[in-house]
Amino acid sequence: METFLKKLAVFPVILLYTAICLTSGAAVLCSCTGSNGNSTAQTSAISTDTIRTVAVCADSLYAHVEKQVALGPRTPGSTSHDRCVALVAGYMNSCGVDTTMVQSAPVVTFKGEKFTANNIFSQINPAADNRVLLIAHYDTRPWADSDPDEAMHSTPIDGANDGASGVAVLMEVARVLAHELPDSLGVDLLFADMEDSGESGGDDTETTWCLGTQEWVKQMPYTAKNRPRFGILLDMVGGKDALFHREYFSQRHASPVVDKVWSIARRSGFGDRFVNKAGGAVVDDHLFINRAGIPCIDIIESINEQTGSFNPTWHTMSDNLSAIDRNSLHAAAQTVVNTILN
Ligand code: 1BN
Ligand code: ZN
Repeated sequence: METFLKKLAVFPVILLYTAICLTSGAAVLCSCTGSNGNSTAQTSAISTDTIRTVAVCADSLYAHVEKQVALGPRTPGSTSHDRCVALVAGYMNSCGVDTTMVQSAPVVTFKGEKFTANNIFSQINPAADNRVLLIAHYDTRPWADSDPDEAMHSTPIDGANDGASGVAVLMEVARVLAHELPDSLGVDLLFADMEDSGESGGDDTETTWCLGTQEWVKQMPYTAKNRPRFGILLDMVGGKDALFHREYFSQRHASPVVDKVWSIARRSGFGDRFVNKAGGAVVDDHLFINRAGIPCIDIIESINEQTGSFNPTWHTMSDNLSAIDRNSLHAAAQTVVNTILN
C-alpha cells in the first residue's frame, strides 16, 4: 500500500509500526521500521514536505543477503553461482515482476579463463516508455586478494557486502514495486554477472571488470523511445554504518540523477547516510551503462572512515554475514523506492 511520508515541521509525532513481509512467495512475519530505520515522523502542524513511499522491510533485505551467502561464494563457473541464478530468477518469478530472462554471452577474464556470463534481467511494466534501470552484480570475487593474510589471497570471498547487498536491495525493491507502479512507469532490474573478476591495480585494467554488463549493453533491449531515463547501481550498500558519498563517475556522467537521489534520501530521513560530498572514483557497472547512453549512478560506500576508501572488509575474508548492517540496506533500498515513486 502506497503511503505518504510527511517530514517534521513542529511537534513531532513518532509512529512505530510493524508489517507483514512477503519473501519468496511465503508470508514471513517481520518487524519492519519506518523510513529512517527507527520511526516514521509526521507533523501535527505545518507540513514542509510530502513524498510518496512504500515501505521496504529491513528483515527481508537481510534475509536476501543471508540466503545468497548460504550458497557459498558465487564465483564464475561454480555450482553456487548457478544456484544463485536459480535463487534470484526464481524469486523474480514469484514476487510479481512481469518478465525475467537470462542473457548469456561468452567472456574471457584477464587471466585468460573462459566463462559464460549470465545476466538476469527482469521488467515491471515492460510496455511503458518511461523507465528506470536498477543494477547490482551477483557474482563474487574469486580471490580475497586484499586480505591482510596473504595466505588467503587465492581463496574466494563470501561477498555478503560486495555482491549480495546490492542484489538484496533489487529483490526487495522488486517485491514492493511489482504491484504498486502506475502502468505508465516501468522498472528494469539487471542482476549483472562477472563484475568482480577484474585485475586489481596496474594500468589499463578498466575493461577487465564488469564483464557481464559490458556484454549486456551490446544487446540491451531498448529503442530511443523506451530507453531508461536513468539507472541506479547498488554495490556494497550493506556495510556497518555505511555512508554513501557522491561517487566520481556518477557525478561526471549523471549529476542531475545524483542530485535527485541525494535529495530524496534527505527528504526520506537518510540525510546522515547520503552525504552530500564528493566520493571516490569507482570503475563499476555504471561506467559501462553510462557509456552506452543511459545516465547511471553508483550508490556505493566509497569513503569509509577507517580506510578513507572502501569498507575494510573489501576483497577480504571478512566480507561475510557478520559485517552486514540491516540499517544500511534499509537506507539504500528505501531511497531507491522513494526515488522511483517521486
Ligand atoms: C567494486 C566492488 N569493484 C569491485 N568490487 C570495482 C572496482 C574495480 C573497485 C577496480 C576498485 C578497483
Ligand atoms: Zn569487489
